[in-house]
Amino acid sequence: AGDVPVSERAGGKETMSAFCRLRETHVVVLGFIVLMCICFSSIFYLPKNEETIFSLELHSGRPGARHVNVARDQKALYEKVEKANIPPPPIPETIKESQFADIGTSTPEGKRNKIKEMMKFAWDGYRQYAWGSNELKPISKIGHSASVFGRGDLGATIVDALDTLWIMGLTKEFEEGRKWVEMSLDLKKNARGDLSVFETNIRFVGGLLSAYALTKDGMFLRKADEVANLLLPAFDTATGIPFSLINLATGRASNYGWASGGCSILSEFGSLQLEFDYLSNLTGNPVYAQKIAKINSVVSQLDKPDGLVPMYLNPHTGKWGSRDFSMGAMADSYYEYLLKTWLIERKKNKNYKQWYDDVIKAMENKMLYRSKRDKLQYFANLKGSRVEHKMEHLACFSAGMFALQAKNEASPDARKHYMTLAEEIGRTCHESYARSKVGLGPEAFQFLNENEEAMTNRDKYYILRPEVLEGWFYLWRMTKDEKYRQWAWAMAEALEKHSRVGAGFSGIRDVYASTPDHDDVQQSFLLAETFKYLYLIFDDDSIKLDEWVFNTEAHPFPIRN
Ligand code: DMJ
Repeated sequence: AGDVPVSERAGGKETMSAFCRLRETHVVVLGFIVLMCICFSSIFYLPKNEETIFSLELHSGRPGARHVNVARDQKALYEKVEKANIPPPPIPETIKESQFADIGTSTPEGKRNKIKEMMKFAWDGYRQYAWGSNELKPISKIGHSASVFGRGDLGATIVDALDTLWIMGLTKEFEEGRKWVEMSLDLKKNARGDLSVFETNIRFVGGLLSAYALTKDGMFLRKADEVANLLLPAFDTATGIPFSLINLATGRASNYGWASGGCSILSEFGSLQLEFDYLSNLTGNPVYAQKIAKINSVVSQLDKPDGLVPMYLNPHTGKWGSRDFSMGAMADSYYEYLLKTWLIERKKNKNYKQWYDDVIKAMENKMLYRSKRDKLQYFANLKGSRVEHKMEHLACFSAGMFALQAKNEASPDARKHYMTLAEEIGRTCHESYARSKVGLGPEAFQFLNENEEAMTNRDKYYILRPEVLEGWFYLWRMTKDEKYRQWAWAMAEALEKHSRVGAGFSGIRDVYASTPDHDDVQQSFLLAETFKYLYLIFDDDSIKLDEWVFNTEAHPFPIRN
């Protein structure tokens, strides 16, 4: 057959297929015309109902058109859901907290927002499960009260948290707290059993005065005056040195039996003057300042063994109890208040600075040590002539105190000396955090030859205390050395990872254990102090240290003119 074209090989079939192709084309064209006619005529036949109008609006570009359409869709959706009785899906956590969650934590602003979120979480848990109680048990989700508040529900967390909420701009939460204080804070009516005079002063009087100072809301001042007034019977002793405990219902005051045979305690009767002087100043009622003047006149006339001030004083005889000395528990804020009273009165009362200088110099001579292994400086405790080589978490506040002192010293030598001491103590306290498993430091750590950590079970505890962080906060503000912010942020992360449980934050029984054993207590000072210092270390513009002085519960009072 050779090479024949395909078309010739098809023969008569070709004519037939050309005819079919022509028919197909006609059918397609005809179909298209019919379709066009239907579309065109539909304009005249479809009803001009709501649907058409919405649709026209949506494409017309008129403002609000899309809005209307979305609203209609939602309404229809809700109706469908209602009819089908489908429960709405839970709102995811991230959406509820979206005001904080959308900012990363790489900037100081982001870090502040994260800390604000932590504060809000602690507050929300307390509000939901323990409102009006003193504190929260975040795991059991019930109220809790430390013995220092007696047995009554006094809302300690609310009063302690107020100024932190205000500083962080958590206004809704602040208003909730304010309202509770106005309507329900009534210690005369609600207190039961013995209250600590010191704790009631630093947390309640201090918290209310600070809320007043920040907001100028007279209700807070009235309440502070009311609470302080209830404490006055504790000062009715032969010497004017107040008792530790008071029963507000009966006015009966007493001391702890374990305190060197019923003595008053230095950190307690020595940490009232910031609040009491400020109250007299604001109310014009001299009675509070008079109580402080009496304490000062007694203590200043007493002999100081080696220049040191013992932690126990008998309020009846005016004599020292056992010769125990410390930078930590039962003494700490006595030193702090000498320095801060000098500062809050614009350095006018030189006595306070003199008393402060005398005792600090004596402590540097007798109680300041350097560890053998890592050359860490620390303040040991003295029990009579016995040296106890351990530094308490509480004593770490002194890093901040020395930094504040350094900034306010006139002589360059003193400035340098105390800033170096502040940095050394800040570093020692940081080591106690860095060496733990959870990144939070123990109650106390010992320095015994090669051993540099907490030894006893009691010392391995971390109860959400602020003192180490407080030191870094002052050091950051004075030096602007980034490491202090880094240490503070590591602490925030550790709190988030190991202490955040259930409805709040909990203390940890052993900071060296890999799995934290929680004590189920959210201390009120977490909200008053720890979160406040964490927030403020990332906010240099709030609460400037040449305008404000913090009381020992981190409640700021203005420096007076
Ligand atoms: C706070 O109540 C105060 O800081 C007080 O001066 C010491 N203890 C707690 C926090 O640790």
